[in-house]
Amino acid sequence: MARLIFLGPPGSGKGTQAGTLAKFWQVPHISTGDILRSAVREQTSLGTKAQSYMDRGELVPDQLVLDLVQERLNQPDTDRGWILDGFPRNVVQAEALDQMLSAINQSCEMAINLDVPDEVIVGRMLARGRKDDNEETIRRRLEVYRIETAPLISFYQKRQQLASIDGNQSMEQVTTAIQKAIES
Ligand code: B4P
Repeated sequence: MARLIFLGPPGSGKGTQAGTLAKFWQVPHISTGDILRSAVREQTSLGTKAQSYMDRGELVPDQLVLDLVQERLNQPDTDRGWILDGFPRNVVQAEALDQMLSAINQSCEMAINLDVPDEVIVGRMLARGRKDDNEETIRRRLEVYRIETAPLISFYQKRQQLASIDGNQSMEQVTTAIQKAIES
């Protein structure tokens, strides 16, 4: 059963790999970024609150994200496993995730960290051209990543749950490397 977390800087390919592997294992792909973007598009109350943070490349406040993840993990389709993409993004979210999972008698098996150099990331995201993919916002997202999210690498390493993968290869090569890390 797959219960995985995807870490890694913005644009490292978390969404790409989480989507491919979720299809392969037939488990839900839970992307907090996708859920937030769809809330912004639909102008829900969550979307209205989240939009300005996302446009500036800041993290959306923890409580908003924790509520949406908790609601999603409590749906019945998560019984067979899940892939969390873009969550947790800081230590507060990681500790809250532990509590949510223990309340439903689940645990995370592995955290996958995708390693990609900054300049490759900037090039990928400028090519993608999403609303928050302009150079200034990308630089801010990278800064926020270093301060808030990168500490999760040692958080999961200490628990021996971390696999670091070279994300600067073709999408297929990255998928194969992740599958190998999980099997070993
Ligand atoms: P996310 O939606 O999580 O987006 P991301 O980090 O930019 O992208 P990802 O790593 O998934 O890259 P992708 O596969 O798309 O976050 C957006 C915003 O939402 C955040 O800034 C924040 O404001 C908010 N947010 C989300 N979660 C939050 C949380 N938990 N707490 C607070 N705020 C939160 O790949 C990028 C591009 O590279 C694509 O075009 C792809 O085609 C290409 N690519 C991928 N793999 C490649 C490869 N191997 N080679 C070449 N190109 C590749």
